[in-house]
Amino acid sequence: MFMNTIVLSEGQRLASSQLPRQGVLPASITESAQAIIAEVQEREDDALRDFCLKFDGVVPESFSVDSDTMDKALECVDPAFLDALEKAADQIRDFHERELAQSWFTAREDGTILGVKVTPVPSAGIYVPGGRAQYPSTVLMNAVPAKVAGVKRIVMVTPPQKDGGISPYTLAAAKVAGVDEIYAVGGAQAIAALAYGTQSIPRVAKITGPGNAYVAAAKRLVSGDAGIDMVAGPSEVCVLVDSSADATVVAADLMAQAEHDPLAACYLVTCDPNFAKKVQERIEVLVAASPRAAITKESLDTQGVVVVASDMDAAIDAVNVIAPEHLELHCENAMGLLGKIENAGAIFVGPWSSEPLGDYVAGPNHTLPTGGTALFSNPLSVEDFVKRSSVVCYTPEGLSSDGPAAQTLAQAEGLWAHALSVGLRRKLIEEGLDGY
Ligand code: HSO
Ligand code: ZN
Repeated sequence: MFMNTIVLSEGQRLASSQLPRQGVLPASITESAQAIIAEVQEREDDALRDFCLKFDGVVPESFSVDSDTMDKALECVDPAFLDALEKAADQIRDFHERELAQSWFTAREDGTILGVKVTPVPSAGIYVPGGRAQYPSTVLMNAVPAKVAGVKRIVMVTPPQKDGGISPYTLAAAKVAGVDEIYAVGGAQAIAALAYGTQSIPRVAKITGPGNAYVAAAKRLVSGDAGIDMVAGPSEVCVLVDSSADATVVAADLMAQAEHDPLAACYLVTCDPNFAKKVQERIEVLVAASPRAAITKESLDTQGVVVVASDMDAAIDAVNVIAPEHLELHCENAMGLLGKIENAGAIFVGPWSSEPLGDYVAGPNHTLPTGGTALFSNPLSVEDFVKRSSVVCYTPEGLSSDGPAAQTLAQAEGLWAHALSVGLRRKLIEEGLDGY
């Protein structure tokens, strides 16, 4: 068992095509998701009940979870869990409050005012997976930024468990994060309900949160009718090491990602092939104690990659080609390398910055670009839950000064009424009728 090795000779660059990236969604999944969405649009709650029975083996008495059930969840979870949740929520809130963009306005000398008005989306729907991935931390990472943005209505959907209910851990996280409505429905059908509404689930403006391939396909399909965040793939970590790195710590960090999912991807980038061997030995020892050994091994076997580079610059170039969701820098003067890192969803600097601290409590969002999309996209943030409107307020002086250029451009584009709209106002001003 171990990761595949790619040795780069001097001057050779890593090619993205050498990596076992998870490709686009299979067409059959998109087709099934499309059929589910169409059914929910047509038969609303009746379709939801049918899909719940088919996929979850249970139909909840009511999709909506009442506030009593939410309050009871707080009583039945371990107080230490609740304390941890509250600490995490406080730190996530603190971090995200710094992201909140303010409306701004600027006045020109002629009195014209230009600016941007920032407004929260009216409602947000958060998808929380069930099954293998039951993460109360994901509830916080989606709901807290929405709350900070000022979203008035925050809705959570999650598949019902065997008894038709929802895990008290998930419910407790929803309560701590300030979720307003909860519905026990999952899968592509839940995304359809959020995007188009049903008798019991009013539609939302924006949908965020991770899910399986059907959920991802459904998010893509409804996008445009509702806003979506990103379509997240399996989790990834890339660990860049130099001779200062500790092989046991690196082994644990790779396993922390591999245990998420057999498709999770772990990359180790080093200039020393012997270090990779040491890490492998440590993993073999550690994995024997892991209750998630099977998933961990399958992930490392099928998706794990060791890149052996000829020098540190080539190693950093390989990291930028991988463009990982999470990057750990186990290097001397790790902070000094930051300027050279161009593509990574989150960067964990130095030996103490364990990636799981970022998953739970550090404060930054753990919803990050995967599959190489860190080349062009961002962590989930407060920005995802607001819209910006440009604001333009001309004075007669401003119109007199900008009008001729606008008219010239309108004429060049052959847009007669555009020129008229500006020209009429200029005439009014010239005739001294500027009060209107
Ligand atoms: N590493 C995952 C997030 C997570 N880990 C949740 C534990 N719980 C994706 O960033
Ligand atoms: Zn994690």
